Amino acid sequence: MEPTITAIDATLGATITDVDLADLDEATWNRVEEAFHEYALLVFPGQDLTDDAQVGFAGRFGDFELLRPDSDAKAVSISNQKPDGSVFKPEEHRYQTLRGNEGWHTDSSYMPLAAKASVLSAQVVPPAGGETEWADMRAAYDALDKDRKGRIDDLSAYHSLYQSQAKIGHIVETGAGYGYHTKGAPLRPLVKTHPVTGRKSLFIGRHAYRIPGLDDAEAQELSGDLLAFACQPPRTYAHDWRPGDAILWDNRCVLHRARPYDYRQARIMRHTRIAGDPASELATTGRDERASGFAPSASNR
Ligand SMILES: O=C(O)CCC(=O)C(=O)O
Ligand SMILES: [Fe+2]
Repeated sequence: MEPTITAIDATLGATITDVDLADLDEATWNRVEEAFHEYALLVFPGQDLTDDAQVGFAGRFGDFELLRPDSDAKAVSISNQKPDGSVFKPEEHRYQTLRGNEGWHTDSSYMPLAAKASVLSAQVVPPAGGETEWADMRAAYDALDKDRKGRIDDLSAYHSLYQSQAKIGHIVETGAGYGYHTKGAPLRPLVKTHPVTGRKSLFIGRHAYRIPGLDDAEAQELSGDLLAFACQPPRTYAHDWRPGDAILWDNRCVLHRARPYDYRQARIMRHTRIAGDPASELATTGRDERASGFAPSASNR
């Protein structure tokens, strides 16, 4: 069976059908990997992957990043529903991390080693809302004018999950869970060169909070302007999930966010994350005093 690859009407993304991700032969895998580098976002409708099949597919891309420090599970659930069937309430930590996902981000940019790719599949979807949206940071960089490029080419930003949660009013203490266990913050260039394609992209998002060389107000204005410019058509795609759909994206050049829904309805997704390559995704980690949960920056207080 030859996979059918149909480009999405945006600068990123393709839908792939006539493929069974649970049973990929070598030739088909090669086509999928090639499409991943070309489109950066691949939508596989109706795969109905088991946990093991999703892990098997994701594992072809590299080493897993384990997201639950207390377990070696390679696939984790991103869900607003607890095991007893009730849903998380606004005052609960997990609710706030789900709301945090509604801000444009790239996975694990706040970790010393940022992610390479993620696979997300839908298990239970709410009747309305709850889409996931992606934005192409390669096309966004290309679309910047020469002055803008010149202004950001040598800038870097600190990334911190404490700071991005603080921006939505969620003040977290050090050690509260995955991503909240460092005092140093990774410092990442605003412009990233893709290790495989060599294309430049904007590396920004909600976890970026301070840009050495700019004062906080300037940094926030620049980050906000870049995000607003970058994350708009024709560079975006929003997926209206059906249970069984699986989507893969390249965290090195794509931002994503969850779209809101009625949090009284269950939404259950399964997520698998592939670690970046230390040669290209490992950041220098600075001892920025505002990286931890105890000292949100003035503008976030
Ligand atoms: O729930 C979603 O739509 C996106 C969640 C997310 O940020 C992720 O899977 O990395
Ligand atoms: Fe994410």
